[in-house]
Amino acid sequence: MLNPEVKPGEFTAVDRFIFESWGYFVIPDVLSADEAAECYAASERMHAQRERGFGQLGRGYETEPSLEQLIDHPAVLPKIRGLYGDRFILQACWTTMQPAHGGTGRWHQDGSNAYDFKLLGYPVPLVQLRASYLLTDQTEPGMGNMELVPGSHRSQVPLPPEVSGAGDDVAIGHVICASAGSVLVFHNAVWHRTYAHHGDRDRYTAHYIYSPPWARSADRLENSPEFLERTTPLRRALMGEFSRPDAPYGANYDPPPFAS
Ligand SMILES: O=C(O)CCC(=O)C(=O)O
Repeated sequence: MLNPEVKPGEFTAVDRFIFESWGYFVIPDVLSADEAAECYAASERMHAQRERGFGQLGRGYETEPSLEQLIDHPAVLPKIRGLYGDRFILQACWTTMQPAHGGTGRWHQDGSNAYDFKLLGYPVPLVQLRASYLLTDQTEPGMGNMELVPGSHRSQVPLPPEVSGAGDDVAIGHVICASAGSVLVFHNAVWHRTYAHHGDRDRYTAHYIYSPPWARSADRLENSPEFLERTTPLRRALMGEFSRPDAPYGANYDPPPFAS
């Protein structure tokens, strides 16, 4: 299978072409094996608080420094800026656990059941740009990979319910194969699902979701004052804590203090 791999850092014209064509790309080996292992251990600590099973927990960055560092990772942030410009927020961060020997997940597009992104127009606009850090080896299918349908963010018709409802395979499903520490960046409207996991070890993936500045946060009702106090000015701004001289979100609020 073709692999939409791009280099870390600078967002290039080819990166944009790949993203516009397929709706996603993969940045290989963003984290070292040790860094991925640290984030895995952090995810395990978080999920130890709940009953074991497939599930997503938010706000890991507040308590786990290894997860906080990924908010503005230099290999990934330029891609987010390239696609959005300078004014956006971290709408949510979900750390997702798929238990060992977990089955495939449900086919879906990301968005909101309360107000479906499809109601905003066609093609469905980019409202949630997701950077998914793979914290386990997923170099072969059947390792809890993500599966995406390339180009489906532009499809005028949904994946037929007889396929999505039954959890069937689709001939153009692309199972992403990449090593631990690689990052998948994708558009909310791409049809996707969690692929089967035949391994003996629980799988964790950390998803960072970036949105336009007027979107409401999804993993929190409000930011933790302690976290805001100790984090960096850039991360504070990405959490949506910036001053708004123009309350209706004109373009004249200061962008986050990016390094360059
Ligand atoms: O971590 C995963 O397996 C993917 C979860 C997913 O598809 C989602 O959160 O939209």
